[in-house]
Amino acid sequence: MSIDSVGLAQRLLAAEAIALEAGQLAARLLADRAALGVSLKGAQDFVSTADVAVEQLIVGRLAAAFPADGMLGEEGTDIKGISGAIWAIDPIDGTSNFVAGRPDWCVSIGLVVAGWAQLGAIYQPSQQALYSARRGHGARRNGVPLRVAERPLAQSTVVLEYSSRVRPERHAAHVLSLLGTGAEYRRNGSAAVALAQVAEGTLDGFFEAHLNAWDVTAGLVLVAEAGGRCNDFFADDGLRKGNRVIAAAPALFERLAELFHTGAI
Ligand code: LIP
Repeated sequence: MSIDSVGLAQRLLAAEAIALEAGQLAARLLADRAALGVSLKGAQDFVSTADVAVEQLIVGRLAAAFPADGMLGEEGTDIKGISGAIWAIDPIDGTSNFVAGRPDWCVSIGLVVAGWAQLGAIYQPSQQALYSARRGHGARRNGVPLRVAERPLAQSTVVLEYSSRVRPERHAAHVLSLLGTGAEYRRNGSAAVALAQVAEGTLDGFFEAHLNAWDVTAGLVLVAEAGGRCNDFFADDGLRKGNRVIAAAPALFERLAELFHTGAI
């Protein structure tokens, strides 16, 4: 099966509505933070009862609307599907921020078709910001078109995300390499929020040595549709194995690709 333009348009509208509803559920659950069940999947890798409940809501809504689609979710959803479309779902990206009460977290829902990120929606409740994009149709925040910034590297701020999936010395080396160019770096604990900020031009670039498809599928479409460039995350089975992520405005992307192009993670 293939998904035609009407089918993609319908899926974008659904992703926006479901991301909004899921973000509102997460925010309600966060309001009673003491009642949240929180556990660790690994070093600094938190999961809460809200992550699970939000993923169940998203999966239920998508299955009802698009029963032939596949789904891959951070909290265990793995549905093959027969349509050729696969949803990459992060119910709460930035869970360590969420469980601590910090604002940098969001719901991220992306769609992959034929090995490409086709569309996605990211909702960040603390900013009441609904980001969405579809390949060939632009990127928006609350309906307003987005454009990446065009600052030179020495005046830029680049997010360098990190997780225990990567050796700390590799991350430290990346920080040193970037600082050597005159650029500044940030780390906010949510790849999806950071990629949305690259798309809107409030950040200049993004790098992480390993991320999963659910973290980044929506953000990759946002950056590409806002005039930025991203590496081919889905090469080498990135959908199931994850991959590194470089995303930035075109000129900056080339410089970051030179800085971060090689090496085991
Ligand atoms: C997070 C990513 C972040 C990464 C964290 C974590 P989660 O996703 O968005 O970029 O550095 O280790 O993987 O687990 O909060 O959904």
